[in-house]
Amino acid sequence: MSELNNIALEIISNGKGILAADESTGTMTKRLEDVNVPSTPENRLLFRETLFTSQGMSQCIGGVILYDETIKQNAKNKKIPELISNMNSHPGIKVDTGAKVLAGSSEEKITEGLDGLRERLKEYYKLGAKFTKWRGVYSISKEYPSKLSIHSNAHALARYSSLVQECNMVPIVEPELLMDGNHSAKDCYNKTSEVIKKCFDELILHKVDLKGIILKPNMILAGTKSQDKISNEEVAKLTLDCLKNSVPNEVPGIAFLSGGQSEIQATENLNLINKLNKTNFIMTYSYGRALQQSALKFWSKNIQDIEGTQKVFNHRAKMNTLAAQGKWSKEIENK
Ligand code: 5MM
Repeated sequence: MSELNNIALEIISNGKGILAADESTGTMTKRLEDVNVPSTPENRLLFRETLFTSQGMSQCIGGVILYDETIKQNAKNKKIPELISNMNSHPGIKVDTGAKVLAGSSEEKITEGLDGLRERLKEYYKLGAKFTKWRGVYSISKEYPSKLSIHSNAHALARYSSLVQECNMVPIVEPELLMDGNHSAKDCYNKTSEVIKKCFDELILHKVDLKGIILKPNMILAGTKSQDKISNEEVAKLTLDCLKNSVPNEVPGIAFLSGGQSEIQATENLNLINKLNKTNFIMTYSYGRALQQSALKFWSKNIQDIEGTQKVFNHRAKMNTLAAQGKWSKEIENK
């Protein structure tokens, strides 16, 4: 088994999932200001450190995606990557530099960060990173995502993945089709299939070892403004069908993003996906908001209450780890 395949499996096996704590300073500032906490480097670290040293972390989280600021910080006299490794988890790093306006398509985005990437990757590897993340963002409408956006983001994701594997780390490939809009679930299914297939065409062209990646896609959902209301079972069935038909068999696993679903919705949908999963892919979570929301709200009321905050986070992590094994239920959630 290749080293990269091994790392990928360690991150996502046995119900373990990924904590996406890679909010850029701008996004983290928004999250903190929403709960009336000043966004200082110390506060950003304190909240994150509280999660990283929790029981939920060592029992449920196989990997943490960090942001550049955090991977270089220290806590409890340790470098953050060392602290994460000591908690039985793998440190990872977001390496894209954000989605910018795509020239030639004024409303769509292209993710940047390829210039100088090889050198940055070497630095992150030395800091202890075992895996990385790059997110392509696509909106859905009648004309979007355009061929241009599908092609250019797939190309960037493949160049990124190939460089990451060259530097001995596992690339998380994240093509996110946004929930915003009035599109139906069927539209989301069709566009997600097209985007994912194109990503794999490019990954193969760039000679990426598919056994050494993790795919981080959206679930198949109707847009937030759509009249098309579908059941959770339907979400799970469409998501599984879409991935079965667009992801090559070599890929070891799929770790979903939550994309703005509520915490419970994201857990419930993941649970149903695993109950119905007949593929060989591991299906787990790589959640940001859906793992952190309640913990952040609790913490904001008393940022010194580490134990209380960890209790809230532990519960969410445990519920998602049960869902990643198809063992979650409403009764267990509310116990
Ligand atoms: C944690 O948020 C990440 C994005 O941060 P920036 O927008 O500041 O770069 C994001 O990529 C995240 O990893 C995924 O979208 C999953 O997060 P959600 O909240 O959708 O589960």
